[in-house]
This record gives sequence, structure tokens and C-alpha cells, in this order.
Amino acid sequence: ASEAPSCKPGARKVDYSLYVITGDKFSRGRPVVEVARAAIEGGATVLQLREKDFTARQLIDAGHQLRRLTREKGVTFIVNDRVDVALAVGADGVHLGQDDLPIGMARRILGPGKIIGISTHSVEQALEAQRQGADYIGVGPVYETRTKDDVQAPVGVDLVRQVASVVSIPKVAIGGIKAHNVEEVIAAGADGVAVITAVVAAEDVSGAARELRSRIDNARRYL
Ligand code: TZP
Ligand code: MG
Repeated sequence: ASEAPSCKPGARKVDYSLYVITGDKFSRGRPVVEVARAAIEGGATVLQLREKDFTARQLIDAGHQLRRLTREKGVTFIVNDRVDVALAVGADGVHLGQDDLPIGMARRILGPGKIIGISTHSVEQALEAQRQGADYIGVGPVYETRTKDDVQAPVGVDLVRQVASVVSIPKVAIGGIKAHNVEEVIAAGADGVAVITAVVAAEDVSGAARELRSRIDNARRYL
């Protein structure tokens, strides 16, 4: 007998292994789409457009370019915060924070088959996100990071472990994740890691992505 699909109807199975988030401020002047191309070449499996300082027009422009690129490469494309931009450029989904649109409302606007991810910082928030029907959760910041302005105190790898033991939807760890600590995050039960500076600020973007990817794949062999 064939296995029941492990995802909702209409949603595809997503590989969250290496989830790269754009950060134009940290990209050494290189265009967002070129950085994304290199990250994908190195093995990024999800790409998120996250540019807090972009105007709607700039987001739409970058979004169209990233949609074209990710579609060609078979990479999942997510837009941060902006349900309208996600819909307008045909992204696969949206990533929301605790203070953004509630999941149910975002789902109503987006329609079926879109991915909705939400940032969580505690076991309670993680369980609530799952209850509300999120497709995946972010968990973090795991380590200290200065990449996000209004960032909370690090939650530590222990929270990843706790969340992994009670939440069944995919869990993506975020915050200060680098080549030297990525393996312990995967070992703690994360389905993938989300990074900004470890990839987009690297001189060799594809090399940095490739190194992370190989450590992620390696850590999985011991699970
Ligand atoms: N949310 C929690 S930590 C963070 C975000 C967007 C920033 C992650 O950036 P970096 O450079 O990978 O620490
Ligand atoms: Mg947000």
C-alpha cells in the first residue's frame, strides 16, 4: 500500500536543510539575486527574501528575479512578512513573526497550497504555531547574533531539542548558526538551519553554502 503523504494536500514536501535568507546590508554590495544564485549553487534548499529596508517596489522587483531563479533551480521560495508580495510574485509561501498577521488570516489571504512559516522562541509558541496550522516553524535565536536589530536573547540549542521532542511539523533553527556549530543544531533535532551572514556575508558565497550543506548532511548520518 502506498504511504499517506506526510504533508497537507496541495503542499509539497519541502527540504528545509539549508534555508538561506537574503540580507542586502551584509552582502558586500553584491546584488541580492547574484548572492542567491551562488547560495543555491552551493546547496541552499530554501531561499527567503527578507529585506526590511526595501520599498514595496524593490521587494517586487527582487521577488520576481528570485522567483525566476528558484523556479529554474527547484528551490523553495519564501517571502518574509509580506503576504501581498508573496502572492504578487508567486512565491511558495510566507514567513511570519509573532507580531505579524495570524496564521489563519494569512492562510485565508494566500489560499490553499502555500507554505506558512512562523518564528517561535519557546516551546509554547512552537506548539501554538503547530496548532494554528503552520507548515513549519523557525526556532531561535539559537546563538547570539547581531544580524537582526530587535533580536531576543539566545534560546540555546536545548530549546531546539525540547521543541523537537514535542512538535511534529518541520523545525528550522536560526540565529548565529555557522559552520562550527551547525552539526550540533542538526543533532538536536532541527530539520534544517536558516542563516543570513554565514552565507550572504561570505566572500565565497557558494563555498560557504557548500560547507554548511556538507556538515548538515554529515550530521544527519549520526541521527
Ligand atoms: N531571526 C532570528 S535570528 C535572525 C533572524 C532573522 C538573524 C539570523 O542571522 P544570522 O546572521 O544567521 O545570525
Ligand atoms: Mg516578520
